[in-house]
Amino acid sequence: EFVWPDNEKPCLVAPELKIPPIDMKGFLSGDPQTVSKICAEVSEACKKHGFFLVVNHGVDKKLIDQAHKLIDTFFCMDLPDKQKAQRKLGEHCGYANSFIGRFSSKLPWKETLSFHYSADNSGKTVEDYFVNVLGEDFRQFGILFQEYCEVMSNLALEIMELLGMSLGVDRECFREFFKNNESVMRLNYYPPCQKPELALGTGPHCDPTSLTILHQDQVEGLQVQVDGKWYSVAPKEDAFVVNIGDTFMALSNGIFKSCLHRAVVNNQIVRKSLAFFLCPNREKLVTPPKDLITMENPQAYPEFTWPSLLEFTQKHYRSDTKTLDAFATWLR
Ligand code: AKG
Repeated sequence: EFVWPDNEKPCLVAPELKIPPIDMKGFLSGDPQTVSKICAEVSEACKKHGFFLVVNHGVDKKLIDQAHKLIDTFFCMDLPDKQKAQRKLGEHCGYANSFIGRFSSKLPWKETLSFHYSADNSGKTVEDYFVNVLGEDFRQFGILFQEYCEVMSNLALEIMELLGMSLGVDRECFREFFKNNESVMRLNYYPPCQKPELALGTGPHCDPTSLTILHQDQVEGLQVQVDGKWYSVAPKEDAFVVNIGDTFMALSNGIFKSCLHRAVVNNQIVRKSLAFFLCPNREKLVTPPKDLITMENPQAYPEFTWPSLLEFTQKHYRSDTKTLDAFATWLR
């Protein structure tokens, strides 16, 4: 019988994590006082746990609502229809479910559909993916999620300007780095679970990617571990939850943190979330801007490419915050 380690036991009720709501419109207004206040808030949150909210982000509510509706439509289909998109062994994209498939984390209770997005349209579009894998009837799904990913990629580039300024480096530096990003979109669907105290929707993990922009529906479930304790991130319809991933932690020379998080389930109601994972173009070398490397803070991680970190993470899943350190040791 599987026994949960004490620090991983699902706890359905957790104190709320106070994270700053960052006003993107205020940041983009360029008003020096507003910008400097926002950058100070982002810097404080990212040095501690790497989580903040973005509000006034300019993303059309209709687009978000439609995306949530399509999640329902897809996951309510019969299993054999969903399995047309079944994730193949060793691949990152496709349909997966914890009831008959395999996830790397412990006792997960969820279904997911993941697909690639490429900002410079060098690979297949999201529309191509849906039509090729699920058929012509899914073209509208593809068109909608292509638009959703484009909007997320643009928002991520704005957030990169914000992170650059919050770290005190050139505003354009990270935007430029990610402009031809090759990212991943994941639709998460957590059915009600009869014994939620024995399962987790998503097991504890740090995102190996660079930046995650998450929209959760109105059902609580996302939790973040700070100083060894789990806190919940309350859903807010008009906000995206943003968090730093391992790759950005390396790009910031360890100054901004990638933090352990998970999703708990409940026995009443379906929970859904839309996660956009910003990833560098596979050719880019992940290395911090020179200004962040100093005598007091020498380069924390050897340079690497995103595919090599992804491969390492998949071979060495860890339910703690040490994957990046282990990867750095392996590289050296
Ligand atoms: C993931 O998909 O990696 C997550 O962490 C999902 C979190 C959530 O559903 O709130």
